Amino acid sequence: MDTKRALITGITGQDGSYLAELLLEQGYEVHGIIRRTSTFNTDRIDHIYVDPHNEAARIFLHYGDLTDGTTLRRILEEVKPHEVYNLGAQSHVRVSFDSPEYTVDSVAMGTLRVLEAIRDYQHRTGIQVRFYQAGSSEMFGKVQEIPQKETTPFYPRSPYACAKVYGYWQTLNYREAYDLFACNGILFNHESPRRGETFVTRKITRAVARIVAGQQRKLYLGNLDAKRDWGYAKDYVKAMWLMLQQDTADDYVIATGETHSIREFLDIAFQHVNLDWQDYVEFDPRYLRPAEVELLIGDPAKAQRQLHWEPTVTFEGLVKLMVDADLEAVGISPTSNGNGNGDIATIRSAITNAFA
Ligand code: NDP
Ligand code: GDR
Repeated sequence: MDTKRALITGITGQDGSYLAELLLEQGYEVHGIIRRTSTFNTDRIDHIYVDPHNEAARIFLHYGDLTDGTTLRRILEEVKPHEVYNLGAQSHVRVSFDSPEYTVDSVAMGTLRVLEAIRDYQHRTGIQVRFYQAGSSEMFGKVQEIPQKETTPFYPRSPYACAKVYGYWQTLNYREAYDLFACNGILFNHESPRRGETFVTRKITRAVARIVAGQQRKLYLGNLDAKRDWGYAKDYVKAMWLMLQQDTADDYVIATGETHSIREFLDIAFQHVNLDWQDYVEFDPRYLRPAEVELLIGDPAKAQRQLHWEPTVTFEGLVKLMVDADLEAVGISPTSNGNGNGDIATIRSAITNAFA
């Protein structure tokens, strides 16, 4: 059989980079869509990139944008993918209140543009293309049911979430109307050392490391009471792939089944370096949202049953691995005293020196 080809929108993002790694490991030829930027933004995939002049290259990048349907069609025709993963998005909920039109264009219309390109390609060539849509727990928004599962009604609370709900229904619609193998993943928050620096988890773990290194004195945050079901991104991209390997297309909640507040995240992150977050965290109303999603907790039973998918990293393990990675990034060995708590004496003296 032909080498399997996958096309990923959003390959430069957190999930795109982990998914590209997974697909390369599985023997796929991987194609990704990147946006032209004045400085390179391919940091997360540089370690797997191989110059296309090299005969061994199995990863290829194409310039395009989810707001540009013509280019999406051209790339699809050129790549002839067996699987398309639509991960590209203006994915920051707070920013979606500032830039609602652009968010909806990239998230909602972007999904429609990809679906339309696939529909025409499949119709013309008779070749089946499997499609994954990056749906989000944000679609559940205001609490209707606990825990949230595939049948829980949506109640989106941001332009981003409204756009994701549109993408969800179009994906389901294309499955029913055009017999497309199209799946919605309804993924709850998932994090990693590659998480964007303005999402709350990475903002915290990066701040912990910078405080320890004497590079930052305070951490400004918004609502500390919100609760999220946080998992590890590497586990979650595996679920995306599994969905497209099933006999029939379906929609799945991917979550850990546990929820924790921002305060609990702060507790573990700061305790990991023997500090008290209350000494460093300040409130800044600019990080509040006009409408907040207070509580998310997912029920992954269907994915466990049908995909045999399980999360492998605990909440505490996730926080610690993110702090450790950020400590390493500022040149501090996280395990230098052998108990995973860092060399506390070094940390303390670094902070004292920095703020003396
Ligand atoms: P990131 O924000 O890390 O990555 C987003 C990706 O989309 C980047 O590659 C970005 O490119 C690209 N992108 C942004 N705008 C456009 C556009 N107009 N055209 C083409 N590409 C664009 O997100 P994650 O990796 O965390 O998330 C992946 C997907 O999953 C997103 O759709 C997100 O909404 C969704 N999701 C994420 C969850 C999470 O907890 N991480 C949970 C549920 C859903 P560039 O690098 O150039 O900015
Ligand atoms: P979220 O993630 O909105 O859940 O969307 P984010 O980390 O931005 O916020 C989580 C919660 O933390 C609160 N919060 C802050 N958030 C940020 N970013 N910055 C702060 O300073 C801060 N202080 C408190 C927020 O109010 C919120 O309650 C993520 C994205 O990846 C989406 O793309 C994805 O769909 C969902 O997860 C599931």
